[in-house]
Amino acid sequence: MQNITIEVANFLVQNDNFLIVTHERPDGDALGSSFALLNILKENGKNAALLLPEELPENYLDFVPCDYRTYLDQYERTTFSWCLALDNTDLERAAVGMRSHLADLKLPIVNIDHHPDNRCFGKINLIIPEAAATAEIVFRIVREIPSWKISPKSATLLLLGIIMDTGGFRFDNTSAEVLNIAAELLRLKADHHGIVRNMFFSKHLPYVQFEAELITRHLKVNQSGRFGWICIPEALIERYGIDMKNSEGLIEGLRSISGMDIVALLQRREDGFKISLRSKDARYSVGKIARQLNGGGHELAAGCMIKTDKEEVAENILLAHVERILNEI
Ligand SMILES: [Mn+2]
Repeated sequence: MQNITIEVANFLVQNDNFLIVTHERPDGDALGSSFALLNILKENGKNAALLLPEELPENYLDFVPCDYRTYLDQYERTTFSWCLALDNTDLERAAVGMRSHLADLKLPIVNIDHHPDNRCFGKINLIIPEAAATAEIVFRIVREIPSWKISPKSATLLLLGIIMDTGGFRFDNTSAEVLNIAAELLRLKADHHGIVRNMFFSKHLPYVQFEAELITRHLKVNQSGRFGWICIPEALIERYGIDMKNSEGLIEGLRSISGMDIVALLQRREDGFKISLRSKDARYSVGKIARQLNGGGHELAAGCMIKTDKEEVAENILLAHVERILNEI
């Protein structure tokens, strides 16, 4: 694995004109690792650009250079020689700007990710499942290039990815290695305080009221309290004026409830229900449930789609899978 990291480091030194992409509904690690790599490449003399699937969630605006596009057409395609895909499990989840597909780029792909179920769709694949975050892998690559600098801004973006994917160092992917890297990023002047303030201490009151109402009125419980889920009503989203792209971490409120081994959020989409899943115990793998339902992710944090327009049908399918996992041992 180490050798591929060095190979990718050499590759970045020897090549140029990179287009960075990540997954749909980008989270803290997707954004942190993508903007960090964009910044690092530019600050070390490379030509690079970032294509995002959508506008940024609000609490990220303080951190990221608003230097990105959401439409492929906004870039001159011929200026790019390589696509760097970050934190992205498969070609289908890659969100290459609105209205575009990764295959449309017709560029060779360097696939850099930490999801264990990564489909290795790149010409070069650097997949490190032990890494807590893709931001950690980006750091591991760049530290192999002694002449490259990591500015405080880039260090902040890398730390942002690591903090968000480890849940502030609470999740079981918090390794000695990632703590060492976080310490290294602080030495490089990463703005830890700014990250914590913006990511954890900045919820608007209507959002907190929305969360409270969800838990009070819409939480459903099964399996003697071991499985809890919420199907988020559209009307509630509208009433509180919530932009769901600002709702990262919503599910953590459920996971924090004592005795709940598996929790889920269901949200209606055009073609079915989007399911987010969390477990707090490695014995109950929500990654396994997600994969059985054609989704994916990590063992304790995963997601999938259930294609039906009936809430009850989606709930029953999910419940059957959860029941099996909870009673397997
Ligand atoms: Mn990640």
